[in-house]
Amino acid sequence: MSSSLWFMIALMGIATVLFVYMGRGVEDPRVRTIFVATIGIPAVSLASYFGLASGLTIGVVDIAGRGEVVAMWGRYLTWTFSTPLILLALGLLVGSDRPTLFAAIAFDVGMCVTGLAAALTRQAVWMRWVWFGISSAFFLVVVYVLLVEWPRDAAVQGADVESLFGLLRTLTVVLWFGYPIVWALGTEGLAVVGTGVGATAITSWAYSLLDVGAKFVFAVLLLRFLADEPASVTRRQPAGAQSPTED
Ligand code: RET
Repeated sequence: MSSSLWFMIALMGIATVLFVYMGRGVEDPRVRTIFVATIGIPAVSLASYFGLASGLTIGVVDIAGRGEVVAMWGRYLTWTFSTPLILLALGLLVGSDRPTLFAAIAFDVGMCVTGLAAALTRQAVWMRWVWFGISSAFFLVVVYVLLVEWPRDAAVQGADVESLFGLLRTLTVVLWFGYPIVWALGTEGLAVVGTGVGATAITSWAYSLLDVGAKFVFAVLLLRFLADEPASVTRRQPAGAQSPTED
């Protein structure tokens, strides 16, 4: 289990330094904002993984009718900070209006906090699943914005932005669905691989691998595109100040 944590600490540390380096000459305010948001993703993740590796944000939850399960609750806590940054970067890229961006981020935070509640509930197994359902409902709103709202905004931007967004959207939606699946099948849910040390390690590695794609690959793709400050992004108004039909 701890190898999956130290691996991620190293990767996220390297990513943070790399992304700062990639953004060193960027001047356009919108591109800079997206850079700052995206640099925050591995930076938060680094802190998250250190919280787990140091034992601070891991605990044993004694669930009634089920027994003791290791809960890496620090993950859910820190997703509250890292996932809004992912959505902020995507929203700024497509020139989202403010209400939609706010909705995506607010419901995303709701998803993470209720996911944390699912992980920490010990009264009854079914109550954990109720939290899981509530969190999933929040999640579906985020998915709706990603699949329906933002593609419309992306379609009125340059062809380069549209195709990059298409790639990032698919990556994000596919990988983000992996998280509830790992929760449902892993040690905290149905425990299909059991609840012992080995099962905890498998669950932890599964989350870590999803994180590599959802954060590291995502950020590299986005920042590689933005480092050249493409005109399709820089000539736009700040988010919210523009209607999708202008441009
Ligand atoms: C939980 C369990 C409850 C139901 C749902 C979940 C969704 C989690 C997601 C997490 C995404 C995390 C990312 C982290 C990167 O920093 C909380 C597992 C729907 C979608 C992308």
